[in-house]
Amino acid sequence: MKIYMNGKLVDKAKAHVSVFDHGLLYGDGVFEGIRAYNGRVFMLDEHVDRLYRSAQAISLSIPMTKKEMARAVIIACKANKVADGYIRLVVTRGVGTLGLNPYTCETPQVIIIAGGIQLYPAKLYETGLSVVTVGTVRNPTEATNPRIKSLNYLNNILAKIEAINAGVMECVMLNPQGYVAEASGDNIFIVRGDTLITPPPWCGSLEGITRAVVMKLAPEHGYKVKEDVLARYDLYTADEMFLTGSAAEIISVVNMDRRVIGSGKPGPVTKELSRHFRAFARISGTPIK
Ligand code: PXG
Repeated sequence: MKIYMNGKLVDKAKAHVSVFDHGLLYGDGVFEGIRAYNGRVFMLDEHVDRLYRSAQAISLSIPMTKKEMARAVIIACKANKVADGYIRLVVTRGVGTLGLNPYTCETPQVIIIAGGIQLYPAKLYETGLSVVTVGTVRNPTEATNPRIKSLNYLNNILAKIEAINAGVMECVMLNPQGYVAEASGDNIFIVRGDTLITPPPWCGSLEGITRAVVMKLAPEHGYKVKEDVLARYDLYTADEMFLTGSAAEIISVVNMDRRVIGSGKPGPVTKELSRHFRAFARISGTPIK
């Protein structure tokens, strides 16, 4: 396996970062998780745009253009013969002193890992997922805004620990006002009649790229889409509920806080949208060749 590091392809065994990198010392950096389907990188420009927005928000200047970054992703995929897989794009603050000050850091490290992905078991897409609400509140937007996809994922990891300790694989995180924010690594949608509803990013979520694709595809197939503030009440009483993310794609939620959601099985709207999503993902990305 070859890792792209700062313009070079290096062997996996030699792909190292310094113990003085602020990405390690403070979680100071940004990242993206991108999928490749059928020899194409899915939503590449959208992921690169979001990476640069995250970097801008933390005052990190990435030492290459967006175009060069997109090309580097393709180079990393080619070098590893990735056709269907997962790409982790990481930009760390770089090597600095042992103080917080990011301006002591020399050069951001640009790392691209193109490889395989750990997916949810296929069976879960047929049976649906169970989730619980966790006590770990999503970071307030005035603190570390969840729209920044930063290397500091402890808020999400604390939530994930609670979910796993409760015997489920994902969770619902609320914002400090008690409204639905997102899952630990996915966005949340509900279906009510012919309408999809998802919380606006200001409620405390990442602007998910899978979420954006669902919001684009749904109206093309006769569904209405709106962003609205959601309480747990809305999830408990939804016809259907599903999560979206680059790793999960679209996955049905059939049980939340030990209450059955909808019919208790993946619903027709979720299933239909999953089909459209998979068809779109196969044909729409940036070709790797
Ligand atoms: N919220 C959070 C907090 C995320 O980390 C999403 C929503 C969904 O965004 P996208 O753009 O992917 O639709 C994410 C993304 C993994 C993994 O390995 C997690 C994500 C993406 C890729 C892989 O768990 N989360």
